[in-house]
This record gives sequence, structure tokens and C-alpha cells, in this order.
Amino acid sequence: MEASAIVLIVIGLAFLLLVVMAAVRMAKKRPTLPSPDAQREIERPTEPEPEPEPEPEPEPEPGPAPARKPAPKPAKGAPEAPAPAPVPEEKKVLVVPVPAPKPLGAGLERTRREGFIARLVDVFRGGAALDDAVVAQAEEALLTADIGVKTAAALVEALRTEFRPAGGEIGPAVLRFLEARVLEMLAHLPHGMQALDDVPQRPAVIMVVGVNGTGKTTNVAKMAHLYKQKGRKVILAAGDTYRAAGADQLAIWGDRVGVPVVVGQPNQDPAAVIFDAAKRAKDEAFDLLIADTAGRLHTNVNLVDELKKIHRVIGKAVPGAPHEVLLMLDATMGQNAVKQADVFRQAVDVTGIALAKLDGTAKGGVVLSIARDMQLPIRFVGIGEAVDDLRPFDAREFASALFAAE
Ligand SMILES: Nc1nc2c(ncn2[C@@H]2O[C@H](COP(=O)(O)OP(=O)(O)O)[C@@H](O)[C@H]2O)c(=O)[nH]1
Ligand SMILES: [Mg+2]
Repeated sequence: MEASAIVLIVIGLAFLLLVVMAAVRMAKKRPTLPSPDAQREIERPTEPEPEPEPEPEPEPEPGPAPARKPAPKPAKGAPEAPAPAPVPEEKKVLVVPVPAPKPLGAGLERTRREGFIARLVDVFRGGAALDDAVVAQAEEALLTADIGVKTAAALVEALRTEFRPAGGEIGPAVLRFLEARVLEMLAHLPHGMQALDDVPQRPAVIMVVGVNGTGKTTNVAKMAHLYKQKGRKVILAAGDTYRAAGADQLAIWGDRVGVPVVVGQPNQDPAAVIFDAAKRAKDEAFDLLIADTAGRLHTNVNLVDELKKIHRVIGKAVPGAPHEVLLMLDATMGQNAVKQADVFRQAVDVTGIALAKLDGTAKGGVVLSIARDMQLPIRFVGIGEAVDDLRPFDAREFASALFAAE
């Protein structure tokens, strides 16, 4: 063979080798994507995402719909996938559910689970007879509850003399019996939100009093919201002129619920601010004026005088007003709330009670003490901080929520 032929064969073989090597390298390279990010994007659909922790179960709290997970972005430089059928994403209507008002039972949860109801359930658990020992334990549970000594004694007496078990498990029957008794105790007072229809001259005026921090300012606005929903034209007076924040707080809440708020100067005489508000309410044909006041220390003599003065001045601006003096009590204070009430009742003629913060306490039994010992109607109960969390008090709803079987 000629030398030139050999050279040609060698060159040919070398070329062939180069082609094979290049092919092998390309085959190895193919699965690699331009960036690690892009690789993650591609792998996502095949690799099942870790399931969200099943425990704890999310509370069935009404709220905005969970944000939808954004679709993975196509990786930069990744090979174009065949165009998927266009999803009419923009046409989907975003439904934001309007949260349903919290049931009253939710606000009584702690009283049921940690308070006297839980203790009663324990006393009667699994039992079938109502002997003296069981009654004594039930008495103890009721006496340590915030329902007040007299009320507790009355319930135990009824249990002893009138309760006739019909056989079977006794616990649920005792709860039904006590529920009926509690309802009887509450029934004779005109609880609930006043319609104010019988007020001869507009505006009707509600004056709200109570110790600082009980919930006056926020609940004045929530009451305004409730009356507004009933079609009333409502105006508010920021009578807490001692704390600059007091008036600002009411003004912000007024904006939120869409009612005007009459605000005075810092440290202005609160009676003057409320008088101005009453005049405006009259001149501009408002249906209802709700006046917030300062709390400070309820033992403060000045406060008592001040409340008397406000009461008088309201009557001068609107004859016959105020039509309601609502005492705001804080349920978390239990029996102390009942004690506080006396001071205010000596200062002004309290005509109704609003009980805030039932949701934050196991002392929900205090409702019974207030109604029975004070003989005052409970107009509203607060079961949270949201605008819808102030409820007109309904005795039947309360009793059945309190004794609801678990
Ligand atoms: N959890 C709960 N908090 C409440 C309720 N009512 C009022 N509050 C809170 O109690 C605090 C004091 O309320 P505020 O209206 O300023 O009381 P004021 O000093 O009497 O005017 C605020 O943080 C309110 O949001 C209620 O029903 N439940
Ligand atoms: Mg206040």
C-alpha cells in the first residue's frame, strides 16, 4: 500500500473518532438545563410536594380564601414546552367570602370548656343517680362559678327539689334542666338591643359609661354599626377628652362603620362636647346619638360628678334624654365587674348593661349574676374585637349556647 493511502486512512479514522466523541458528549449534555432554577421548575411536577402538615386542623374560621399558589414560571432558556391549552385565568371570579358572624357559642367556648359547665359535666359524667354526694359536688362547681352565690344556691335548690331524672345517663338531663332554669332566671328582663321606637322625640340618646379598658369606645362604634344596619341615622360623641387617643380612636372607628363623630378639643369639658353633639343630632335629624365617656378610676369623685353633669346636660339639649345609660362591663373581671357596677349606679341611673369580652374568659356565668343580682337588662354582649362581634343579647340563645352538649 502506498504511504499516501495509509495517511488518508489514518486521517479518516481520526475524523471518525472525533465525530463519535462529539456525539457522546452531546448525548451526555442533553438532560442538563441552563440553570439549577430551571431544573427545579421542571422537576416540580414529578416530585410530589411535601403535604402540608395535617395537624393541627385549621380552625373553620371564616376568612379570606387562601391565596392560590402561583403557577411555576417557565424557566429562562428552557426548551419551550408545547403550548398548553390556554387557561382562562382572568375570567375566573375571585370570590372573597363574607365572613359569617361568629356564633355566640364561640364566644362562650372558654366558659364551657374551662368554667363551671366543664366542672358540672365532670361531676355527672357517666353517673345515673343524683345522690347527696353528687349534688354537693354540683353545688361546689356552681358556687365557684362567677354566677354569684345567690344564683348558685337557687340552682342547687331547684336541682335538689325539682329535678326528676327520667332514667339513663344523668349528665345531659341535668344540663337541660339547668338550661331551662337559667332561661327562667333571665326571661323576665327586657334583654337585647332596644328598638328605640318608643322614644317620643328624635334623637334617642344612649350614654355609655364604665371603667377604662372595659370596651366602651370600640363597642360604641359597634353599636352604631348595629343600629345603622337597622336603618337608623346614627351620630357619635367622643366624650373621652382626657386621653387624646380616646377621641382619635372613636373617630377612626366612626370612619370604619360610616357614622359621623363629634370630637372636641383635648381636655375640653366632655359635657360640652356631648352637648354640641346632641344639638347637632337634633338639628340634623339624627335618629340616635351614642355618647362615649371617659372611664378613669371609678372610685374617682370627679368622675361621678362629671357623669352626673353629662347626664344633666344631655337632658337640656334633648328633653327626656338620655333614654339609656348603658354600663359597659368587662366579663373577664367576673364578680369584680358586678362590684364596679355599684359605683356607677350611684352616680347615674344605669338602665342597661353591655358585657364585653365574653370570648376572653371562662367567667361567662357572670351574665347570670348581672341579670339576677342587678336586675338590669343585658343589651349587648361582646365576643371579639371585630365589628360584628357585638351581639344583641338573647337569653334563649345564651342559655342554649352555654349548656350546649359537647
Ligand atoms: N376580645 C375582646 N376584646 C374586646 C371586646 N370589646 C372590646 N375589646 C377590646 O378591649 C380593649 C379596650 O377597649 P376600649 O373600647 O378602648 O375600652 P374603653 O377604655 O372602655 O373605651 C380594646 O383592645 C378592644 O378591642 C370583646 O368583646 N372581646
Ligand atoms: Mg375609651
